[in-house]
Amino acid sequence: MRVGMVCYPTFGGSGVVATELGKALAAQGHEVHFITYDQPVRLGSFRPNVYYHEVRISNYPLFDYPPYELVLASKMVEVARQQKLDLLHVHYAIPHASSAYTAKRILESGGHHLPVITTLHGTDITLLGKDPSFEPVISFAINQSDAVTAVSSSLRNDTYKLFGINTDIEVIPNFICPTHFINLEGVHNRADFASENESLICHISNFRPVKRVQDVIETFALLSKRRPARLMMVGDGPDRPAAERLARELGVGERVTFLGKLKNPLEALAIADLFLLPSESESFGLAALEAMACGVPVVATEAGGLPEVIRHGVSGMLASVGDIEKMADHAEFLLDPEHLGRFREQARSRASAFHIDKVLPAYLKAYEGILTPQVTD
Ligand code: GMT
Repeated sequence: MRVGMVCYPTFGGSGVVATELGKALAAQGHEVHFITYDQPVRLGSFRPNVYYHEVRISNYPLFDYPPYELVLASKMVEVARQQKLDLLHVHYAIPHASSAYTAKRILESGGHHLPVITTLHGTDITLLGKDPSFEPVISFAINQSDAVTAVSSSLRNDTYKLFGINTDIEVIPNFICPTHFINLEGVHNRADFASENESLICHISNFRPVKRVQDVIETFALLSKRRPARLMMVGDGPDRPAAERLARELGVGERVTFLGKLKNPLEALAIADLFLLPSESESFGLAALEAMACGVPVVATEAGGLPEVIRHGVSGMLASVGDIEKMADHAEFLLDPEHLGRFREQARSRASAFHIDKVLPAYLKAYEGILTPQVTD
C-alpha cells in the first residue's frame, strides 16, 4: 500500500502518533510518504519505505497570511500523482482534512480516486472546534472524509456533540511501541536530578492553558510539604514564565527544574517516580501512556479520554479538574514505598494494552475499508 501521511511535525502527540504509525507501516513493507512543513521530530534517521515531502511556502509580500492550506493541498496532489498514492491519512482536522478534500477533488477531475482517512486528535475538536469561525469547515471536512477515527470514545462523543456529523467515527486509541522503552535505563543518572530519599515527579506538555501547568506547580508545592521531592518540567510554551514565577512564589523554585523541549522525553520519564497531568481537557493523554509504559504511575484529572487510559487505583489516580489538594493526596499515596512498586508494575501492565501490535491492525482494516481499485490519470 502507498500511504500519504499528513501531520504536524512538532512535539505534539498527534505528530508523534502519525510518525510512529508511518514507521510501523513502513516496517511491514508499506510505502509511507510524509507530507509536512518540517521533518517530523520522531521520524529519526533514514529508513526503508519512508519518504518525506516538504511543504514549502513562499513569503510573497502581498500575503499577510500565507495560504498554507492551498500549498499543502497542491503538495498532496503532486505527491499522490507522482507516487501513485492509494490513500491519504490526515491527522488533525484543521487544516489537514480540508486540504485533503481539495486535493481529492482536484485528483478526481483527472480520474485519480484518492480515499481520505481523517484521525481526530483532540484540540482540533475540543478547543478549535468551539470557535464558530472554524465550525462549517471542520464539519464539512469530517463528513467528506472516507473514514474518520478518533483517539478515544470521549473525543468521538465530543465530536458528535460539537459538530453536525453524519458519518461514523471509529475509535482507534493511541499506542506505544515497546522497543522505544528498552535501553532507557542508564541514559540519565537519577542522582543528577534527585537524591535517593527524594521522589522525582515529572510533567511533560506544551505549557498551553489547557494543560494547567500552574496546577502542576501547586500540587507539587503541597506534596513537598509532606515528603522530599523534586519536579522536572519538560516542554515549553506560553505558560512557562507564569509557572516559573509561581514555583518561586510558592518557595519551591529550587526544587523545580524546567528542562525545556527534549528530543526524547522518554529519557526523563525513565528516571521519574510519578507523572502529573492536571489538564483541563485531554482527548487521550499520550504522555500519560508513555509514562505508564516506563513504569511511572500517573496522577491526572478525570477529563476527556484520560479515564480511558489511566485506570483509577490501578495505573494511577484521578481527580477533578483544579482539585490540587486531591491530586497532592493521590501523589502522596502513590509515592508511599508501600504502594509505589505495585503501581509501577500495574502502570506497565496497563500500558501493554496499547501495544502497537494491537492497534495497527485496526488502522489497516480502516485503510482496507476505503480502498478501491485505483484509476491512474
Ligand atoms: O495536547 C496538545 O495540545 C497537543 C495535541 C496534539 O495535536 O498533538 O494533543 C492531542 O492529541 C494527542 C495525540 O492524539 C492526545 O494524546 C492529546 O490528549 C491531545 N490533546 C488534547 O486533547 C488537549
